[in-house]
Amino acid sequence: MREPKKTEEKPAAVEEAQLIENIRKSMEKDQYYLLCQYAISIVEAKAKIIDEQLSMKYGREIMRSVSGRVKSPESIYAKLMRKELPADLETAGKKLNDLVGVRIVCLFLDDVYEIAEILKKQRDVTLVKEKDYIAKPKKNGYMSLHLIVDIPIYFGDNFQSKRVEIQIRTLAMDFWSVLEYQLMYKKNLSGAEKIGKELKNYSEEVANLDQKMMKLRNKIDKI
Ligand code: 0O2
Repeated sequence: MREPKKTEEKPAAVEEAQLIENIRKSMEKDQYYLLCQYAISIVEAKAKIIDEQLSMKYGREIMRSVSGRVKSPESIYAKLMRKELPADLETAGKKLNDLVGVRIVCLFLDDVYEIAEILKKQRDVTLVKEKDYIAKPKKNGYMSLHLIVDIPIYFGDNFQSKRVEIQIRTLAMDFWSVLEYQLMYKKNLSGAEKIGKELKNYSEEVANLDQKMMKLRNKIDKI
C-alpha cells in the first residue's frame, strides 16, 4: 500500500487549523459569546414560562429538557465547508442559521406544535423560517420541528437582533436523533446503505410510537 505523502497533506491540515483558529479569535471579539448567551437565556426563559403554563393547563409534565449551545468554531468551519462558503465568522453570521441553538424536548407529539405556536405568537419573536421535519422527515429519517427566529437583545445602549434555531421534538425523536448523530450524522460511510435503511425504519417506529402514546394519553385522560 502507498504511504500517504505527509508533505502534501500537511499544508491543508495547517491551513484548516488556522482557519478554525481565525473563527475562534473572531468569536472572542465584540462580546460575541455574551450576546449568544443572552439569546440562549431569553429563549430558555420563554421555554420555562411556556412549560409552566402548559403544565398547569394539562396537569402533567410537558418539557423534559431545554438546552442551549453556541456553535463551536470547528462545527462552524465544517458547515461552511459543506456549503462551499468562505470560512470566516462574518460569512457564518450571514449564511448559517444555527450559530445559536436551543433544543426543547417534550413528551408528546402535540406538545411540539403547541409550544411552537405559543413561541411564534410572541411579539419579540420574529419567525424567519419554519422547517417541519416531523410532517416531512429528512431522507435519513430525522424528525424535529425547527423554528429559525430572530430575538432582540438590548445591551447597554445597543440593540442587536440575534438569530436562534429552536429545535422542538419529542423524547422519542430525541432518542433517535442523538443515537443517529453518534452513529452516522456527518460521517460519510460508503457502503452503509443497509445501516441507513435500518435507521430509517427505526425512525418510522419512533413516529408510530409517538402517535400511539398520544392516543393512549387521550384514552387515559377520558377515564
Ligand atoms: P450540529 O453539530 O448539531 O450543530 P439550511 O442551510 O438551514 O437549509 P441546515 O443549517 O443544515 O440547512 O439546517 P437543518 O437541516 O435544519 O440542520 C440544522 C441542525 O439540525 C443540524 O445542525 C443538526 O443539529 C440537526 N440535524 C439536521 N439534520 C440532522 C440529521 O440528519 N441527524 C441529526 N442527528 N441531526 C440533524 P448541524 O450544524 O448540521 O450540526
